[in-house]
Amino acid sequence: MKRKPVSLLLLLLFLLSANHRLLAEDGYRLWQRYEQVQDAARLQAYRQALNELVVQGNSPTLTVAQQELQTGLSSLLGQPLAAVKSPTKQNILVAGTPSGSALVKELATAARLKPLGEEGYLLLTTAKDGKQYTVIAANTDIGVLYGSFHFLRLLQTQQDIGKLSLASSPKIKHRVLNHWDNLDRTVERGYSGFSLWDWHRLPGYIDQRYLDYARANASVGINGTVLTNVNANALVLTQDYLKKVAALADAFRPYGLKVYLTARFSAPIEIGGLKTADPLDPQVQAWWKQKADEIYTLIPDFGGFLVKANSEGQPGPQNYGRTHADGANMLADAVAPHKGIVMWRAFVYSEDEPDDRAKQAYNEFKPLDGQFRDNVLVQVKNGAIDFQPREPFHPLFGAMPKTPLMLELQITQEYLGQGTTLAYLSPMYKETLASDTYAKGKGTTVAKVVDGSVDKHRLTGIAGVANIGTDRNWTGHQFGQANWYSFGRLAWDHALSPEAIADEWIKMTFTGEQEFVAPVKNMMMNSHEAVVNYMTPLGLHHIMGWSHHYGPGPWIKDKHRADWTSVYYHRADEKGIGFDRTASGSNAVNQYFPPVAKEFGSLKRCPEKYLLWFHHVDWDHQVNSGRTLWNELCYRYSSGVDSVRQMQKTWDSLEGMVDRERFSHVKQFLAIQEQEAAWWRDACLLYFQTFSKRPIPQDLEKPAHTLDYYMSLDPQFVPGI
Ligand code: GCV
Repeated sequence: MKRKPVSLLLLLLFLLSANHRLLAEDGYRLWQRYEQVQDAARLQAYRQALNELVVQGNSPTLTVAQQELQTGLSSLLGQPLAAVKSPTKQNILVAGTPSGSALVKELATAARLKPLGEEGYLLLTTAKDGKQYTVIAANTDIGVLYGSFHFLRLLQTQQDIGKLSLASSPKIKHRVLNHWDNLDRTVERGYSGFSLWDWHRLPGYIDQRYLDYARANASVGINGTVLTNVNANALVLTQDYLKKVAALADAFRPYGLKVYLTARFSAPIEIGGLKTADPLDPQVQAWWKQKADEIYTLIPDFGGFLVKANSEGQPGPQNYGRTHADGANMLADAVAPHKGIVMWRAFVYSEDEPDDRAKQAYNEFKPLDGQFRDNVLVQVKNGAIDFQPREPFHPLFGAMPKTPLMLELQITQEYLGQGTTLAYLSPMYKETLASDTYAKGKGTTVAKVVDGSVDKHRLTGIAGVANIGTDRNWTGHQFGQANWYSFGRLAWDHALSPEAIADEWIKMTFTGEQEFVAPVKNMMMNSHEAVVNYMTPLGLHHIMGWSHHYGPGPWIKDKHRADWTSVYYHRADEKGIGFDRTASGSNAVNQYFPPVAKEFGSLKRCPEKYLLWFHHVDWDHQVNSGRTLWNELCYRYSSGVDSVRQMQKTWDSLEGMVDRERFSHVKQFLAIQEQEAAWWRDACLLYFQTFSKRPIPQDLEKPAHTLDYYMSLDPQFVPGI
């Protein structure tokens, strides 16, 4: 009788370890789950190579690197890994810098390390005095942390670590998240709960989530975070809030994550008691200098400011007849003595009726090339309108050779189905990065402009508007995590392929079993195109609902600004559809370098994915498939819905291969997505049909409701506004 509870306990333990899928998972652990390696041969090889961990030196960053390696590896190997200061065993993992560790100095050649800079690292297998070493070496402690995460990733994805000789360093210097978080904890365009920053409890309370957030960012090499919304609140620059910001900066520092703030241009008036915020006014300049000094006293490694000025109602230098360069330079001078930077956004468009909104940033910023201080980056969205499901690359890339341009991508899915849509965005990011600007001839890709290699800039940057919030799984949709992850991975190395990134994310987040990885990867790789098809195929853009940007609204018109309506962008009429941006229209194509302008400007040569972005096309125009434009539109919309249904089938077929909680989460979200996809298709086709006056092809599913019904839908309290 006495032995019964023990055997029951053993049985339970056995069941749980034999089938870990019985355990619920909520996604909190992201891609850092460190599940025990399943492949027996690999596990044995890992156990053999990694008998103990040697980390010499004890800075806060090395301490977190050691903790991560020790807990991560113990869990991956299914056995404890001891950490010691000098080797006692035969097969040793060593992590450190040559200046902090005599062992690393002996094992890693300086010649290989030096070119890796401040953040790069070396992973190396080597032998010395009869001992086998696996070495994680870097010039700095943060390089060691990045190398440690890379090493853990190798085991998480079950790679061979037997003969390592791998060097890695980031191609872009500032890899920054932009949080559009308000001080009241709402998040503009945020679909995963509220802001992580619990301002009320700061600086006294450091939530464990802050550390886990920093860890996750470090694991993909993200090294900066702008805590506040670009639609800025000056209050964050007051002493009370700066102390809270300093507490966050202290928590993030060991992980190499610098904090930045958005600077409200009118702050000198709002919190400084001045009468003006004119950037050429000496009192205003002195106010910002003093403010910068105050910030750096509290946060010695403060990154700098991100600014949205004279855009969508934000104040800026133009309020005083000054230029964007005048404004940026004033702030740049204030932070320069502290080595801070200014990221000045080029997302601007005039309050007045524009001839084409797509042309405005270029028209305003290109003439300012060469006028910015050395510590200013001009931050440019991937496309010229606003994070549409698909946009051709922004014509500013390549057009301002004397100014470092920072690429701004959106991770949060404002126009991509928001919180309930599975859209893996890596292919979209890559599409922009790989676009050829032809600025200095063939091969001058956006990636090469941004990484500084084209115009020899040392100051380089990339930003991603964060999709992270208080939801237990961080990103609302389980698969939203993949977009955070892939932003970081591409920011570090834009040469990586979206497939490879998806592959590692799936293995770390779910399981390494090929029967799961292959179909899920396929699903992810097709998901962005599916969304483009059922929302804005063939280059359509900006046809979403009013204000909340959720759901279709191609009929939106007659608002106080023409360029906030849908009809302004699709220009559908009885003849055809699309925005003529060629010489016969707004001539926006002319902002591109000639080879690109020729391609985009030619109805024949324009890539079909951008067709209606650049051309007003007749309904009966024959497209590549041989169909008329109208029929093609119908097929594209329908194929988008079909792709979602295919994703549902794929996911259903994988039941049992992941834990129930995440399986069910994704399944339910896919069902919502299917309804949303059909809603987009039906609403858009019925609306455009009022112009085309052509039937929806017989073999396609017919809309479930009338156009009036779709036009009457008015979802309330959509999150993220
Ligand atoms: C933060 C779009 C969004 C706004 C956002 C703006 C920007 O217009 O809808 O919410 O404001 O872009 O990037 O500044």
